[in-house]
Amino acid sequence: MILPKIPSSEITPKSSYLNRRDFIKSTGLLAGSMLLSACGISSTSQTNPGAPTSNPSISLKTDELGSPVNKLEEIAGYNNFYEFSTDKESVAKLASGFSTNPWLVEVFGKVNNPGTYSVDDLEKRFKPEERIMRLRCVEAWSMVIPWVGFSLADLLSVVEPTSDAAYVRFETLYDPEVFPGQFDRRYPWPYQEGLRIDEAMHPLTTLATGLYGGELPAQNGGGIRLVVPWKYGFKSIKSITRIELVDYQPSTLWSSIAPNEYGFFANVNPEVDHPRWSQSTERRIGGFERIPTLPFNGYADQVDSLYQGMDLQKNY
Ligand SMILES: Nc1nc2c(c(=O)[nH]1)N[C@H]1C(S)=C(S)[C@@H](COP(=O)(O)O)O[C@H]1N2
Ligand SMILES: [Mo]
Repeated sequence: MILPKIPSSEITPKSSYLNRRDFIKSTGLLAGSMLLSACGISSTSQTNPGAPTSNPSISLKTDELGSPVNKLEEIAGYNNFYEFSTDKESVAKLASGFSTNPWLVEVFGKVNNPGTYSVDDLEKRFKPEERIMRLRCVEAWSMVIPWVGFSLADLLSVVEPTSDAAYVRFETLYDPEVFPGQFDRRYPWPYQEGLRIDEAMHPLTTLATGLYGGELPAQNGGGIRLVVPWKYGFKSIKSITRIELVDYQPSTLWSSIAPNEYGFFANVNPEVDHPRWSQSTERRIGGFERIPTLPFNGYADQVDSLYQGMDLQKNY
């Protein structure tokens, strides 16, 4: 398995305290739980940012609810990436020859300034920061991941969606030579996902270019992937090459295969079970006991206003 290099220069200035607080400040998201965390009440990772001895390795950090981040080996060793394999523990090995640098993303459609960007260019413009967020798979397991990324909204504001851009459509690279899974005709490749424009503009909606202070491993969706932490993991599409602003609700891979199991919105919701299993609890990778699943994966304070007036039992 290829693990990202973690230069100490990356770790030292990126104490979780400062970055989390910057993230909260920059997004204006001072929800109760985040406030607690920013005040240093809830977790082991809240070290004194000024003290030279307080540079804990990233593995000692926690999310704003106090849950420790998963180990790098877990995050980069247990992956859903069907383009490589449906066996989570084989993905890393199969992805080890997949070259993700340089990586280009085309942004087009209903925008004033379409363009093609390299990930290097995006990193220079948008200054990715550490964002520790939970990832909750629809299969009822979860992890806490220290992503490195920036808000999709930053990129969208540069390309300027036009007034008829109602949704954003994302597409993964299509190349069966590098993605052997794309020879499997049971799936409508390339993997596609979509967000409503207001979801896409939400500051928590992240384009990740790294994790654990290093590059984004191929198996986690390098060169660049989406992270929408309040939705089931399948919305967080990997290895994106095309972002299109459209005026219709785009088709998505999982909802086109099994619309009764996977909806377009796919907000984490402990009250709406998957037809084949309960969604009320989850297993945190690395642990054994089941923990309760939180509405919107614990981000309700930040995002539930996006869904006011919507029946979330029907719009699953
Ligand atoms: N292109 C692509 N993106 C994808 C997937 C995939 O198979 N192909 N799997 C999704 C699912 S089901 C999950 S849970 C997350 C897993 O991300 P991780 O391996 O980085 O934890 O990626 C999502 N993005
Ligand atoms: Mo998933």
